[in-house]
Amino acid sequence: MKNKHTEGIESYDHPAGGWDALKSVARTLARQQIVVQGSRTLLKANQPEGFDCPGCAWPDPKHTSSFEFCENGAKAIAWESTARRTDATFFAAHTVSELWNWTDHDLEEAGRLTIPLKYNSGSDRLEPIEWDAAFELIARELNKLTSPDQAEFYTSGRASNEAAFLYQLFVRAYGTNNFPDCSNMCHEATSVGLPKSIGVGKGTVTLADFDHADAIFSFGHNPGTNHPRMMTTLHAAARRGVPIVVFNPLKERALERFAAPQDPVEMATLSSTPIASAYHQVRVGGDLAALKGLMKALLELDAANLSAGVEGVLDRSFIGEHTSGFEGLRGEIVATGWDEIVAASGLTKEALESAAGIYAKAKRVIVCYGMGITQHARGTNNVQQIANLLMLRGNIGREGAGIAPIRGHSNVQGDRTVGITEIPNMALLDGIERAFGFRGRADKGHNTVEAIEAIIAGRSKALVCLGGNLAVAMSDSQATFEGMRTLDLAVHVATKLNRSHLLTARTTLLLPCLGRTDLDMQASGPQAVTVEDSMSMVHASRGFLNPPGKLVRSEPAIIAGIASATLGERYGIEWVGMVDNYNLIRDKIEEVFPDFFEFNTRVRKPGGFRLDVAASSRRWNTHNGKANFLLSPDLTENLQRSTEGALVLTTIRSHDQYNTTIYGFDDRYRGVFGRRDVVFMNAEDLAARGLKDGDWIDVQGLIDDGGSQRRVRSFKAVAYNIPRGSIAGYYPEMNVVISLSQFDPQSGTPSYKGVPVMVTPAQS
Ligand SMILES: Nc1nc2c(c(=O)[nH]1)N[C@H]1C(S)=C(S)[C@@H](COP(=O)(O)OP(=O)(O)OC[C@H]3O[C@@H](n4cnc5c(=O)[nH]c(N)nc54)[C@H](O)[C@@H]3O)O[C@H]1N2
Ligand SMILES: Nc1nc2c(c(=O)[nH]1)N[C@H]1C(S)=C(S)[C@@H](COP(=O)(O)OP(=O)(O)OC[C@H]3O[C@@H](n4cnc5c(=O)[nH]c(N)nc54)[C@H](O)[C@@H]3O)O[C@H]1N2
Ligand SMILES: [Mo]
Repeated sequence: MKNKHTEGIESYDHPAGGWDALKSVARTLARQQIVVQGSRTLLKANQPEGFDCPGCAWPDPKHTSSFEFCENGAKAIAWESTARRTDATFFAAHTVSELWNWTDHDLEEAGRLTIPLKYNSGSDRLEPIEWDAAFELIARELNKLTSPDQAEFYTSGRASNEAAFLYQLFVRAYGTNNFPDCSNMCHEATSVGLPKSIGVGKGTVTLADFDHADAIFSFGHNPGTNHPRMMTTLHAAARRGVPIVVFNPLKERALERFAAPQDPVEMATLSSTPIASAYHQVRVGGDLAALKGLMKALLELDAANLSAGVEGVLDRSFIGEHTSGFEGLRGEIVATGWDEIVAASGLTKEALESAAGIYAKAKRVIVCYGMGITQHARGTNNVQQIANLLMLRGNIGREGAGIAPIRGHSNVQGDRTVGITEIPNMALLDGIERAFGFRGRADKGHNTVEAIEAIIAGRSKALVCLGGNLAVAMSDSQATFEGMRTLDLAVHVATKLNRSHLLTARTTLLLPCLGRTDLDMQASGPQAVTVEDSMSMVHASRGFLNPPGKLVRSEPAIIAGIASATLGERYGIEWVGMVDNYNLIRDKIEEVFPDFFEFNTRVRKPGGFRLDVAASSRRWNTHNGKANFLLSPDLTENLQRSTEGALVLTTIRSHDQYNTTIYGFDDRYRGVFGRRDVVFMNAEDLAARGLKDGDWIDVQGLIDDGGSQRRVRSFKAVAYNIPRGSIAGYYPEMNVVISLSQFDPQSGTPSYKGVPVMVTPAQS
């Protein structure tokens, strides 16, 4: 049904998945001009002899199953294996100033990068440069800096283990720990929060655990769009009658009902399966309160049972044997009143009691969560309260139970494992010393926010990016863009053109690299790389398509080129030899990280192997050898409440984008077609401002840090089913209104999902 106020806004009544997902893939393949090659490519995704899908980090059933249809995986693959190319003629035809005015969608849709480029400010164009000349130029600029700490080395989570390992080795040998990476904007609250709770910064479950769970709780993630293969798992669980309890301010269609494209009956009969058994529309930023409410209800249930002479609902033997801090947590929860919990979460006491009842009844519970939990000023606290909830009933470290942070980029977890971190631990530095004979620095380097701040302040003068689109992913686009334009050196290793590449420095290089789907041929023959998924499974990935151009190089080869030019013979590292044969890189990974023992052998087995996660078997690598109940005094982020009329903005992904990559302008499940300039609001919040559905509005960020006026103008207000006080808009369009000072102080994660704003009628 069309919305009478706004072009392109309709109500979408179908379940998620189903025929519309298949149709959408067919359209994407046609648009990328890869109908034949593309469909062949799709069949190789996540197969033992194929490549790892660059779409997300959800695991595959042993990475060996028959082809699993995934709409957004297909889009990611099609986008990379497109027949479109950018070449010297393209860059001669368009100045950088002209390209700047293209949309993010059009920049990437121009096609794969095929030649190394250097910016010429005289012609305002990116012009071809020889590889060796590019490496020499980078080396000269890096070696000119007065300190290695004046350079920032960014990693986006698509880099393979081999590329990431070489990159961190190069940067540590060069002499800095400035490793901003996409993890800093994503699951850093997990990486920082969970080690203190359970001794490991990763999830504890495997895919098989989902087959044994008696209940699944889902907080703040949208799998129908961002991890579509997870829907196979949730669909199967729902069909088994497992309760799935969702906490999300928006009613995401796939979490309501889903038609599995692999289910012949559902496809033939146009039927679907309800997914969530209960759907709690928590306020944006209300999860801390909701989690405390769940724990409060659980403690009350426990007390009631005990006084009625029946067994309590807490796992007392687990708490006694394995944990520390229970009495502290109990004290904090008891002291938190229901009024406070209800006000901050936006959920009723009855709703929370009912969810706690389901939790208490289930013997084995998995809690899954995503960006709705981590991208908050209290993100680390959020994660730790999820761990608390699980620990109260011993739901960690046994079959069918555990914590499942749903990761973002397909190898974001692996990149961290092999050393991309601004906070190196002793084991890492010892390992590097063992394998390469030098000791990297131990002091903390920059995360993404700190890197951008240093660039803006002029303290950092060089930025090297292994993939990604850092400037567009970051908060406060205006300040970030201006800062990046003041750099001395900007180097981007990328598959496709994006806005970050157009923020030119005094010296700017854009270097084209292979993607997952491309054949990677080196001196010793075709190479495979490895990746680690959300559940710590490491497996091989082999591309097979003809590379987009003869000059395109692999990421390891490009890193090795930069490293040899910059470091020369320093530490005698065999850059060229390692690139000739990636087995040698894996041997070194094994030498540095003992968990990768027999790496080259084990990774050749179909499905690969799982890295040890101590907490999965109740070994706690914490300071006290216990799993720790951790406290979190306040319930709210307390930002918005100070200003009359303020709302809290959350920034979300549409169904047609991959982070800053905009595949198209539809967000089918939310009923948005052909546009992204929309803000979802509660009808009462609109009315309270004298506004109505379809009005043009301006949105202004409320944090005054003395910087620019952060505002987006002329967006369409869409009346939507979202709790009062909360509004939602798309990332990255909304990044303009987010201050760089808004982040979780514990993890440094920007609070992209808790932005205090004012909404006013548009001033045209
Ligand atoms: N197709 C596709 N796949 C992707 C990506 C992509 O952009 N496109 N990105 C990849 C990456 S890097 C990542 S990190 C993941 C991201 O995957 P998700 O974690 O699913 O990311 P988002 O879409 O940002 O937001 C998730 C959900 O959080 C909800 N939410 C917003 N604020 C709150 C809140 O305060 N509380 C709660 N409980 N929920 C809230 C939103 O309504 C939305 O449903 O996906 C990965 N996979
Ligand atoms: N407001 C707001 N901001 C956010 C978020 C949010 O939810 N809200 N989410 C945050 C999150 S979770 C993340 S992870 C970041 C994402 O930040 P990034 O990881 O920096 O961004 P992407 O959009 O994934 O990067 C896209 C670019 O990667 C390059 N690329 C693609 N494949 C490859 C490859 O195989 N190799 C190389 N070298 N390059 C490749 C292409 O040039 C493409 O243009 O954004 C963050 N920003
Ligand atoms: Mo992410």
